[in-house]
Order: sequence, then structure tokens, then C-alpha cells
Amino acid sequence: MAQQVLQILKDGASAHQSDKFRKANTVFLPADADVIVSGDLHGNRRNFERIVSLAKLDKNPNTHIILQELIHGGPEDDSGGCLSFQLLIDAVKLKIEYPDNVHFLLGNHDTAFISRSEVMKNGKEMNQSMRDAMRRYFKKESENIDLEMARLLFAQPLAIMCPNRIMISHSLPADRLFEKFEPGILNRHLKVNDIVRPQSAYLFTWGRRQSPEIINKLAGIFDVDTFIVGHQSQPTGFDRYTDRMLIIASDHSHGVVVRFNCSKKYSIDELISCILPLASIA
Ligand SMILES: [Mn+2]
Repeated sequence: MAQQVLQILKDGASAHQSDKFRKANTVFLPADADVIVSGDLHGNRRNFERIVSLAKLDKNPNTHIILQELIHGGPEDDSGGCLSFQLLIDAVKLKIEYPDNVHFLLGNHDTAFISRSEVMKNGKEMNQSMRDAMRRYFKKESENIDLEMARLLFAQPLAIMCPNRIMISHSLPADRLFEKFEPGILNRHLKVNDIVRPQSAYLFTWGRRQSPEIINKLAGIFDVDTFIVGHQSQPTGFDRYTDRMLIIASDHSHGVVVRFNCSKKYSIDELISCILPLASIA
């Protein structure tokens, strides 16, 4: 079993790197893409299954699923350890099956796992919790699996660019330390140091509560109109911030996805009308 998981993680990392729409740290979706964007999943298997059933990738070659923040949350083992690595492995299997239609985004929980730094969720240090569960589950193979999992997470792109000027990422740099952010990180390969505070991939995945001025500035820098992000918790499923930013969450019973087509332009209100509550999907 552990050997199979190791192979899945290796194949998944290769699939991230060889995604045919990817250039350096960015995935550029094609003009006719039907895009389903998920917010943070944090171990929510039911919502992951709903996204898969909505997409019907076996019948829809133009449909693309964007997934982010799969780990840290959801079911626990008997000792209270976080079992979300199981959802990550299943999502990686989907990436391997549909390598050019499933795209992951690097999130801050991923960077924390890779750099072995602390990340709290509901008062619990999630890396410790998940690593303890992985040790109990994979036993002597857990160290190897840990290493391959970190490689897989590191292989994820940072952003998805759509031809209709929508950019999708886990988060965006915040006002604080903004001057340290190097936008060129999207156009080059990631280095291990990039994910450490206050380097650019760290700022890009951890930023919160950006000012409207910074959002406007980023829209100019990346030459886009609208951002769709996760990362900031949304009890009702989503929030609109200025005319440029839609924040979505997919990790609870009010979770949502956004589904839009790259061939059409959307105002923020039109994009909001493309929101689908996950609870409405069988
Ligand atoms: Mn996050």
C-alpha cells in the first residue's frame, strides 16, 4: 500500500510539472475552457466528490477543475491525528487520470508542510497532527512518503491565468511586505527559499486583508481584471471584495465553487451569479 502511495505521489509531481498548459509557475487555460474553481477543501471529501461529479471529466474534455488547500482538516484517526493526506492522495489520482484538466494551486498549508513550519487551525498545529497520523498509518514508510508528499506539493503551480482576464490563486500578497514581492516569480521556476517568509511564494500564498489599492496595483501588474482566491475563511461560502476580487471556500456545508467559461468576459456580479453551492450537487 505504501509503495503504491509513493508511486502516486511521484507520478503526481510529474503530472504537475508536465501539465501541457503550464509555463513555469503559471497555468494558462485555453480560450474554450469551462472552469470549475474550488476554494480551500481542507480534507472535505464530500465536497471533493461533489466537484468531481459536477465536472464529469470523462465526458467533458474542455472542463478544468482548480483545486487548492486539500490538506489540514476533516476526518481524524483514533488518536486525533489529521487524515487529510488521504484526500490529497485521491485528488492526485484524479490529476494523474486527467493531467491537463485538473490543476492544483500552491497554498500556505502546503508551504508550511514543505518547510516544516507551524500552521494553526482551530487551535491545533496541523503539520504535527497530520505527520503523527501519517506515521501511524504508513509506519516505517512514513518518512519516505513525507518526503515525496513535500515534493509533490512543491511541484504545484502558483496561479492560473484565464484568457478572459481572470486570475486564480490561493491568495495574493498583502500590503505588509508588499515591496518585497517579486511578481516575476510566476514566470520562473520555484526555489525552496521562495516559500520561506518573507520571500515571494510565501507572500503570495499567506497574504490576507489586502487593501483595495494593493488589489488594483496587482491587477495592473498581472494585467488581469478579476481575482478568484481561497485562503480567507468564508462562513457563507463566498465574499466579494471590491470590483476585483471573489473569495470562495469549499470546506464546509455552505461551501461553493465558481463555474465560468473562458470564452466570455464577466463582471464581478456576473461571476457571482456563476457560484454554485456544493450542497446543491448530488
Ligand atoms: Mn490558506
